[in-house]
Amino acid sequence: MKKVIVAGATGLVGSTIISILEERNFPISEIKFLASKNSVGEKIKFKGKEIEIRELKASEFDGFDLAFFALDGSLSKIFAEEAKKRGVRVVDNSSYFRMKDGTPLIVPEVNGKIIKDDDYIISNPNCSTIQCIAPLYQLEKKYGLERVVFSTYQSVSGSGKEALLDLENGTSEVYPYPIKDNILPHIDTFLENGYTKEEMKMIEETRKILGISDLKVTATTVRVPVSYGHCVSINVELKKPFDLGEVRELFDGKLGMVLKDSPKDNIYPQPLYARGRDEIFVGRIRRDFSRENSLNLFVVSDNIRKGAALNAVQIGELLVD
Ligand code: 11C
Repeated sequence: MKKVIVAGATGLVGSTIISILEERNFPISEIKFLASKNSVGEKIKFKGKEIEIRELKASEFDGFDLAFFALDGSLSKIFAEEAKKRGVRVVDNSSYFRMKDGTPLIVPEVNGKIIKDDDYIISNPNCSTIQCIAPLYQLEKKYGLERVVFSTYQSVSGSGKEALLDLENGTSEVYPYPIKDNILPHIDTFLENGYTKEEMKMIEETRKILGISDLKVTATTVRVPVSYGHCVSINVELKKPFDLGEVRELFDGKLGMVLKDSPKDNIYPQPLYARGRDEIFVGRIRRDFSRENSLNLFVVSDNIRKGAALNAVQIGELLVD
């Protein structure tokens, strides 16, 4: 049994971590919820008990074993180190530590085994990256990956609660333009190289998790007017010839994936049906006739669950084991 903290307990990811800890009966002897001053005193229900939110402060980590962080990177940077000093292992959802040497970046089904006993800060990857890793890992093992092209269709919940209001009301508080009835080829800030940070996260995190530092990979990340569920169209060039039936088998029921791929019956992955689900839905699997050894697939998952909270709790389960 572990003494567990959820820091950033009131946001979309933090509150989903709490409900998943409860759903999966995570072995908890004591739980504490931390947030900013504004939320102090509010209560969150956990296993039938009302628990008061406390202010995020270093001393709150004393005597605890494990903390799930759903915080801004700037806060993660400070408080993950404070937690570590106090012997608390942190599963961090921010991008702050992800690309640092020595910080494991984990999708449990794929590289959970690399976590060492003395790793105190473990990073949870970006949501749009997480859902692509299982299918790519299966393809890499069997055929080798030559090149990957990501094109995303990302829901507004990826930007938090306020963005859901922008979608509902047609306002533009979070984004530079309305997202209602619109599409923005812009997620996170633009960098000198013309890519957005989100695009570079997909590129760099994919290489790190798969352990292929020179993988050829590019990305275009796009915000769409959908509340929950990220979609990614992945074009993959493999090192060897493949058989489509074999590829389907690599995905079907493996590593948290579910095949939704029967176009003649209009069966394909969709965000509406991925919402609230734990699985990664894979479909539209077809040969790319324009290039040798290449294929296309469409991957959908709930960005708040497998893309964030569920993956974090699954990492926590590895730490308990
Ligand atoms: C989005 N992927 O959909 C982003 C949110 O690095 O964890 C998650 C950002 C991150 O807007």
